[in-house]
Amino acid sequence: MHPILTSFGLNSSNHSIEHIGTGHIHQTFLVKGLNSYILQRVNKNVFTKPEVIAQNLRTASTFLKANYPDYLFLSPIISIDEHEMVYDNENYPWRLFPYFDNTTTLNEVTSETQAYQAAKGFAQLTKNLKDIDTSLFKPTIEKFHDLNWRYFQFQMALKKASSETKELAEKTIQTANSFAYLVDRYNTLINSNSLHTRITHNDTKINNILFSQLTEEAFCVIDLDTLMPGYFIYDLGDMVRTIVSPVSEEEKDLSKITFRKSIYEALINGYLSQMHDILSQEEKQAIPFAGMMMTYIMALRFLADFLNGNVYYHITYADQNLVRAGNQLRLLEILKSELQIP
Ligand code: GN1
Ligand code: MG
Repeated sequence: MHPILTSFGLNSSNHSIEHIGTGHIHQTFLVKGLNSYILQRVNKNVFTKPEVIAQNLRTASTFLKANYPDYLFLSPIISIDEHEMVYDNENYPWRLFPYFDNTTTLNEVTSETQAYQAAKGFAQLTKNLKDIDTSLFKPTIEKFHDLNWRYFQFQMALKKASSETKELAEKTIQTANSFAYLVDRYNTLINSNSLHTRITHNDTKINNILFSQLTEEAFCVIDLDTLMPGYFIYDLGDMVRTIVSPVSEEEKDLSKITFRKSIYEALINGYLSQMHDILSQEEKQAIPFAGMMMTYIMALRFLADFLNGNVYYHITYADQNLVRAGNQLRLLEILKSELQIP
């Protein structure tokens, strides 16, 4: 790690390095010193074209600086030889971000204020980018939130999995299949062309926003690797998925998963505080579908990864991806009974 710090002009003997974060993809470290930083090793198996991330962020940052100079958009720190990323001996890209004092991330939401502020924060990003030319952005992961594609990948994983693995997951597979009608709903919605292509964050789970500890407001959005063209339901849906329940996707005790109506309403209000005048009438009608769609996609992705032998998400115990899939399907059942989808 030390040569990496040197590439960014930091002296490693003046800093301590500590592994932090709950992300499932990258390795994240806090570099502590007189000034502190966040250092991240990018997962090159997931992001096979890290240069595309850097290019998208440059495009967004240039636009935002010109049009919203006061908006805090988290760009990586440039290395001594003027790159956003520095490659190590094994060809892993590393990048450095500023660390902000008096800010924090949350894994679970405990108040309406937090739900409102988080949704407002994520919505503000899409709002500020509403006039940018979306064709300037490239997907950093193809078909990332395409429910058809994720369902297909789940089917492929089922085909390849051993009967032993499938037996372990039998009930979860059954429940996942019982929600396949959501794929048809998704296709109908997308084919109706009623959703506009916007620049979306695409990873709006609650721990991807920094909160100010002083004001309780959102400070800035983080984890911008999937900033790319998408539909608003992807962002709003992932917020519903990670905010309405008092427990996270890691919770094993499914009885703790509930739908907190006032929290749901606060999050929708927070999102609409920015996007009300931007979303079309037809888009607004898709709001109740957003949470179900994104919860289903994550159930399928976790379950497929379990069936594939846990090759994508970082796990700390053997059936963690199966537990996550079961958790998401329970949430989906609850959302189904709480949200009237058109
Ligand atoms: C991953 O990087 P992280 O942990 O914030 C994943 C998201 C999932 C999320 C589920 C690139 O996000 O799509 O919603 O896990 N990111 C990627 O916790 O696959
Ligand atoms: Mg991420």
